[in-house]
Amino acid sequence: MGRLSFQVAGESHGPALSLVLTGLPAGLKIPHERIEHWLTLRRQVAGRGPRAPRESDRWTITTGLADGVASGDPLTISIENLDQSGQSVDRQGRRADLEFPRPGHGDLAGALKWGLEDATPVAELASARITAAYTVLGAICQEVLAGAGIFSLAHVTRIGTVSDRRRGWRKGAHLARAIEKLEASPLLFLDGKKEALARELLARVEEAGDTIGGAFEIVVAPVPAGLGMPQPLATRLDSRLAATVMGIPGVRAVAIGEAFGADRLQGREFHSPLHFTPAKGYYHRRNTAGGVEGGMTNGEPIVLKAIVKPLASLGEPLESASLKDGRKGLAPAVRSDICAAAPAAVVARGLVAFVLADAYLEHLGGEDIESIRTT
Ligand code: EPS
Repeated sequence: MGRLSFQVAGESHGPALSLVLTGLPAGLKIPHERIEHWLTLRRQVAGRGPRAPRESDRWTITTGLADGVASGDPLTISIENLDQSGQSVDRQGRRADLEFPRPGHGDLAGALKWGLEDATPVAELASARITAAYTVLGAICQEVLAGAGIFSLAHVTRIGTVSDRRRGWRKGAHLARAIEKLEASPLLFLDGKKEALARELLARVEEAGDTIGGAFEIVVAPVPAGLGMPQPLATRLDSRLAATVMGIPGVRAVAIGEAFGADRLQGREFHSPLHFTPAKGYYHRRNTAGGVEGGMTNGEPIVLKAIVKPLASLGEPLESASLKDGRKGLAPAVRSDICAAAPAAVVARGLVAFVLADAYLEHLGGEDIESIRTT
C-alpha cells in the first residue's frame, strides 16, 4: 500500500515460484538462515500432506541483494518445486483428473471463469504451494521489524474440538519466550497436553479420509502507536491486515482483537477502561481492541485472529457434477493437507510482518536502513 509492494507468480507443480519485492530500504541485512528458518517452520508443522515435507524449498535471490544486504533495487527470489509434473496427484500417486470439481475448492469458480472442462489450471493457481513465497516475504519483512525491536508470533488456538491455552498478550509480556516455545511445537500450541490431543484428532481425521478446520492468532509487540490512518479506507491498518491475511488459501474469517464473539456482548463487557502511568504510558487492562483503534495502532500488541476452513480436498470425496456434461460423479481424492491451521499461521505471521513493515517504513520515511534507524 505505502512503501513496500510484492508480486508472486508460479503454479503448484510448475518449475518454480517467483517473488518480486520492491521498496526495501538499502542496507537491510537479510540473513540466509532466517529465510531457511521460516521455510522450515512452514514445511514441517503438523497437518501437512505427504508432499510438503518432501519439498526442499530451494531458493535463490537473483536481484536486489549484494553480500547478504539489500541494495534498494527490487528483490527477485525464485523457489524451486521438486514436483514439476504440472499436475496434482491422487492419494495413490496417480495423476488426478479434475473434470469433477472439488466442492469448496476454487475448481468450479475458475472453470466457469475460464470455460474449462478440466479444472487442473485452476488447481495449480488456487494452491497452498504459493504460500512458500509468502513465507520468504515474511522472513524478510520480519527483519525490518526486528531491527526496530518488534517481534511476532504465530499461535494455533484451535483444531476442531481441541483448543489451546489462551494468553492475554496485553503488553506482549514474555513474547520472546512464547515465540521459542511455539516454534518448538509442531502444531504451534503452548500446552503440550492439548497438542497431543490435537495430533490424535488429526490422525483420526486423516484415517477417515477427511479434513478439519482450525483457528490461529498472530501477536506483534511492541508496536509504536500511530501506524495506519483512519481514512482513506485502504490506508487503515485493520483493512490492510484483514485483506492480506484473508488472501491465504483456506482462511475464511479474520478478526482484530477479541472480535469473534463480540456480537453477543454489550459495550461495558467488551471494552476495557483506559489507564495511564508514567512508566507504562496509556493502556487498557484487556487488549480487546487488539492494538488497533480507528484504523491506527494504539501502542498495545497487535492481536489478529483467523479461522481456516476444513480443506476441500477430501480423501473420501463429496459428490460433484461434471464440467463436461453435468453428470453426477465423485470429486477426485486429490492429495492435500489435513488441516491448514499451523502452516497458515506461519504464513499469516509473515504477511502481518509485511503489512507492519510497510506501515512502519511509510511512517518513518528514509531510503536506507541507517537513516531509518536514526529517525
Ligand atoms: C496443495 C496440495 C498438496 C500440498 C501443496 C498444496 O500438494 P500435492 O497435491 O502435490 O501433494 O502439499 O502444498 C505444498 C506443496 C506446499 O509447499 O505448500 C493444495 O491443494 O493446495
